[in-house]
Amino acid sequence: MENRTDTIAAISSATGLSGISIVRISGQEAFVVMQKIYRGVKGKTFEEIKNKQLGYGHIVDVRTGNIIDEVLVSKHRAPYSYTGEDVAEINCHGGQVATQAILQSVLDCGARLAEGGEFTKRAFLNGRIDLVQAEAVMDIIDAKTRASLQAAQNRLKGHLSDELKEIKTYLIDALAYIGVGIEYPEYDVEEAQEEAVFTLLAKAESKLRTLQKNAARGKILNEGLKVAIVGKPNAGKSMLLNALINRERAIVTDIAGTTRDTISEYINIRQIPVLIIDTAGIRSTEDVIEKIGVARSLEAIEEADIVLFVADGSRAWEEQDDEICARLKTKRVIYLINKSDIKIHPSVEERLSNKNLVILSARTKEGLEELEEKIVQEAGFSEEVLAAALSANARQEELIAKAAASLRNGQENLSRGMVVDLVEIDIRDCLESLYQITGQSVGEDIIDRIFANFCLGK
Ligand SMILES: Nc1nc2c(ncn2[C@@H]2O[C@H](COP(=O)(O)OP(=O)(O)OP(=O)(O)O)[C@@H](O)[C@H]2O)c(=O)[nH]1
Ligand SMILES: [Mg+2]
Repeated sequence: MENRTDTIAAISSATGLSGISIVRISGQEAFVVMQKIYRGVKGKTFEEIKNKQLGYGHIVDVRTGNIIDEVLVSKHRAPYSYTGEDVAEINCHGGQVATQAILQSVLDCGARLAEGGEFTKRAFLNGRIDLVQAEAVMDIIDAKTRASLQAAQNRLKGHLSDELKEIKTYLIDALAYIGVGIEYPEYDVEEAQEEAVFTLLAKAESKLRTLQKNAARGKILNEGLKVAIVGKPNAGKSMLLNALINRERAIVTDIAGTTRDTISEYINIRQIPVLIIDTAGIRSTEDVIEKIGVARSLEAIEEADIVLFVADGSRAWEEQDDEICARLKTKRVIYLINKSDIKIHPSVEERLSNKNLVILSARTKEGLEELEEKIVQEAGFSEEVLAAALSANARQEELIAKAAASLRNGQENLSRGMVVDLVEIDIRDCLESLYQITGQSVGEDIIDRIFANFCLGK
């Protein structure tokens, strides 16, 4: 791990021209650096600025003594700062030259250039926030819709961490009961003890189950709902993609086999980020490129949360359609009959009438709103669900599922009349997964991987 006592600095604002840029410094020497490069108006030094207050003045180049820019600086004394260390921020004009020159002057005074996410990593390592909250910071920056933002804010406020804490308390209490039995076997506590453990595990399980449901939805808010458009060639898949994203993104022609590769675009449907994936029409083919395209379509089906099966309403139902439908057995599917602006072939309607069906026209956009509504419904989102979504990322969701599996094991072992102290192993496994979520027990490699995804200056 890098030396945590050194002083780090970075440009925290985006690159490019802007009204204002921010250079952030954190660490033991942050104020010493500022003392060297800041010249307040009326001769005020950085030392004289009070905690949590702003100073107005200039930053100078330490090597030449020349003024670089007119600035506002702020001072946040440890431990009540973002990182938990002494933090100073310099607001300068937003040109890249001035900002870079200020950063250089800071580095010349002994600060080190921060790695991506290092400020937030320090906040975590200094115990200001847990890992769930640190990841929420990144999700706020990455939020794709207002609902994603709200869910990430909930996590930053600690809602998910609080829920996890409650579950951990039940588990630790259960371990305590088990401990009594092991340490004092001469007392006849077994029955009451078993019952207490049973009740506590049931409480933890119920909470964890709710969390698991929320986490799945939350992951969608973070990463987007994956919706794959599939069907035989010429059904109008690409035209449907274009209609949904409101842009001529994919090539549309009347030549079967136009789309060769998968094409994906994010759209916002009722505040849910949806990744729409157009795929190559599925058919058996000898064309080398098309073959690869079809293989990718099949992969897209595997990965999709929801599949839109597009039937060509202008033509009779074919064996090909049956073959594609057979591949969708395990998936959540919305069936579409496209080209409703022209006469729909009765065989198609007959084949799909008992399905979860939307009849639409990608050309005129008739039926598109109904489709959007259906996608939101299929994903399990309602206004209430959106408001409550605690959200979780893939890492957290995986650990929640792992914790739930260990807990179910424990419950099963207990109800099978297993020796109660064997259940202890399952409870400890469950706790371990929960500790990994919040970062109480997590390897350095995982921490490094998480923060490596952060942007510079955060
Ligand atoms: N009338 C009508 N024609 C449509 C509609 N949607 C698509 N088409 C036509 O159907 C043909 C095929 O459309 P595409 O969107 O390229 O079909 P695709 O499913 O992407 O085909 P591949 O990429 O070959 O798999 C084009 O000539 C479109 O103009 C529709 O809603 N109504
Ligand atoms: Mg296409």
